[in-house]
Amino acid sequence: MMIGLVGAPNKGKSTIFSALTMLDVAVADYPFTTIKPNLGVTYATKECVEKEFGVKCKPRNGLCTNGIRQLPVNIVDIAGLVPGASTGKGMGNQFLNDLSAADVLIQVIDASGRTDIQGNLSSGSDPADEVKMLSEEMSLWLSGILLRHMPALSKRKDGVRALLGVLSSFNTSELQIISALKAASLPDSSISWDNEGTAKFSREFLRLNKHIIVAANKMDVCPQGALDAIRKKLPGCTVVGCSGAIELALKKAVKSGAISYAIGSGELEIEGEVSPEQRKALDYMNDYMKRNNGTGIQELVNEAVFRASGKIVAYPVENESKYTDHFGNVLPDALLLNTGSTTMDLARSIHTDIADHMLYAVDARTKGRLGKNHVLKDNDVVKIVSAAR
Ligand SMILES: Nc1nc2c(ncn2[C@@H]2O[C@H](COP(=O)(O)OP(=O)(O)O)[C@@H](O)[C@H]2O)c(=O)[nH]1
Ligand SMILES: [Mg+2]
Repeated sequence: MMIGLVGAPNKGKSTIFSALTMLDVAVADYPFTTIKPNLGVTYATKECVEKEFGVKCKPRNGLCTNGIRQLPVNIVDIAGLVPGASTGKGMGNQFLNDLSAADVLIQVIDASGRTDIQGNLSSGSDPADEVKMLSEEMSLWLSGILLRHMPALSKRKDGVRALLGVLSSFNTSELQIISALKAASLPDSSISWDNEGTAKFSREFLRLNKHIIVAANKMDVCPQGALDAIRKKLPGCTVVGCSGAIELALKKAVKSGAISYAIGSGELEIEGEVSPEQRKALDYMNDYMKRNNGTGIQELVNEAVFRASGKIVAYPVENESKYTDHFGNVLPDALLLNTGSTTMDLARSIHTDIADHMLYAVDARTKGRLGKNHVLKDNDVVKIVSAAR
């Protein structure tokens, strides 16, 4: 899955991106790094099942520290959101390409109001306007795509299928398209919409397809009550207060060996030699985290993955009694799957061969047999039995 960091310039996207993708010294054998300048890998965190099973896991990707498992997710820093982006202003096409590749968006806003909607320094700008701007630009962009296809779409009798074709890059489904049509009070047989109908569909479709978590960033320089005020103006939005700057400073301090700071823990411990100035800065950051329950940055990722995208975790194993793979690694993989995924979907995410020759699955908890269409629950530990060699 791909998380997209989006927002107007100077809101803190690149700062958050760096903090989330920085090489963690303890993570040696996984590219916890930037792949392309704006594309990298970060981790969602979740309690591991190792404790319940009374074992110690050995993850192939990421770590499991104090029973908290790290699950790799792709992340892209999407630059170029400005008013008019949908018509190609700013970064134009790159912006739109990155946007369609993202399964879920984290919109970074400047909660302090010290930068305006264009990203220029200002005072007292309303950060809630940035959220409205993004949804407007996205609707305009999608409306533009649909209107260009309208002559062809209006000739088709199978409206939903036709839309599915046009919207293929959105990783959508007939069910989702039908829900959007319903919400926009549009018929699902023939598609022949005017500008208003197209705009309505676009808004409803994006509401279902591109979930947005709002990162109210720069909380470290916000006046009291700023977060509550933003939340009040954005009913129905998930707004997480955060400080990318503090998270990045902490990750750098970890890298230099000055502190230990477990991912998302909200607590740091001074380990190395630090100067009096460094100690002062670290004390400040520690105090900030105590007051705010951490920096909010890990929470953003977890909200995007588990809440907005509704992912569940499944642990495939080869030995359902020891919970190991072929090499004896305990609970080697923890995979993120969509809610409603079946044992067959799990098999497919391991290997197409394994899926093609799948016979059945075994639940490691009950040792009971599961069919190919059995719907998985969160934290299921499953052996896939396949005739594939
Ligand atoms: N005080 C404060 N400044 C921040 C924070 N995050 C980013 N900044 C600053 O905001 C400016 C823009 O940050 P940048 O990450 O380049 O923003 P982008 O244009 O959205 O990618 C830089 O000067 C950052 O140091 C934060 O959490 N708190
Ligand atoms: Mg940037």
